[in-house]
Amino acid sequence: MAALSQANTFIVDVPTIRPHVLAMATLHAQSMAIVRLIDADGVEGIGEGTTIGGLSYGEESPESIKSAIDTYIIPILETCDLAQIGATMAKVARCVRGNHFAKCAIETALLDMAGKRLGIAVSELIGGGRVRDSLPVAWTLASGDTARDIAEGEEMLDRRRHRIFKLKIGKREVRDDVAHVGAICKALGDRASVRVDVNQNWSENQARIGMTMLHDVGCDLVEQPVAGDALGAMARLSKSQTVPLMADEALHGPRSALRIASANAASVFALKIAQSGGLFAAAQVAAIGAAAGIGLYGGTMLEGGVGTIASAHVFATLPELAWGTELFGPLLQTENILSEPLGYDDFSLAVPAGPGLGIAFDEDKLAFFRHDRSKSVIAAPLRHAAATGD
Ligand code: MUC
Ligand code: MG
Repeated sequence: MAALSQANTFIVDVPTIRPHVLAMATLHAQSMAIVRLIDADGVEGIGEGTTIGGLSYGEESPESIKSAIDTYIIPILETCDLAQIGATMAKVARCVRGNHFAKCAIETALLDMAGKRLGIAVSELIGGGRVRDSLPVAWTLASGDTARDIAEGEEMLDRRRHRIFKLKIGKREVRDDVAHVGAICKALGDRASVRVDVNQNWSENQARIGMTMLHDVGCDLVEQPVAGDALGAMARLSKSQTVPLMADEALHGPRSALRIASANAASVFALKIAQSGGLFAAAQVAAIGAAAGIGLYGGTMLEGGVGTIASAHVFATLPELAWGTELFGPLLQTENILSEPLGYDDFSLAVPAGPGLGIAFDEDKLAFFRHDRSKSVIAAPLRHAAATGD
């Protein structure tokens, strides 16, 4: 019996290397809810719950993730054998509806503990185990300025760090956004794959016009052009447009994956562990997608090192990952809060092979960036700028 001995949840704010401009928010820092669980034998498991722009992206915020864990999930864990991850998470699911990001952080920590106890990597505890040791990684060009994005793309190509670029659009007029994408496609040519994410900001009509124009300027993929619950519009666009449509905000775990697949509403799935409700649920989403002939892409919520590596362990178990991943979150932050840098090299991220997640915190950096320390690193106006779009 692995009983819970200690649990600690806190929020860490790390500044971003530049403002990250999305349709619904501009990030100046990333806030990550970190959970640390220790069992009676002293084995620690770590997890992360991270969302984007406070409550502007989805229904959970760093504060709600922490509160759901502290108030509702930890008391359940106190009654469980933490070594039985499936049974523990089933009990959590019976008592807590929704709250996918909070559940994912907990499941990550339980898997980290289990892997450490067994001496194997988390990827070996998912599906049939890992089938790859490294993952292709995209970078998001979202400075808000075309020339700066082109310079950033060129730098990433020169450094052999990324050759897949996602552009965040949906904030400006459709034709202005397409001009921006077209300029970047032209500058990078066939040295890179250029894709866009509209983050639900177009109407169906705008999407019809926008997707046709995007195809013409050389864009390879359009992510969530319309609202995530507009499955009819997604299906009509998928049928009428040549450029593939990727579902992101529409995906909230296996049931939504089945609905999207049944409605032919997307030809690519952005897999996200937190949005799916955990690592096992993300693997189920992938299985539904693969069975339906839908291409798979390893998505991110711009997590830090823990959430990124938890995602990497899941994506490493997928035999088909036609569209690569976008596990670049830690590179968008000014500091890495892990004790060792992650293995970004040759357009890829190495999946750690050590027990559990195979990573550890840099305790000093973690303490420095904690939101509840006496003076926060990110002043409140900047944290809240995300919500006001400033
Ligand atoms: C999203 O909507 O996919 C992924 C990359 C990025 O810049 O934002 C995220 C979220
Ligand atoms: Mg997206």
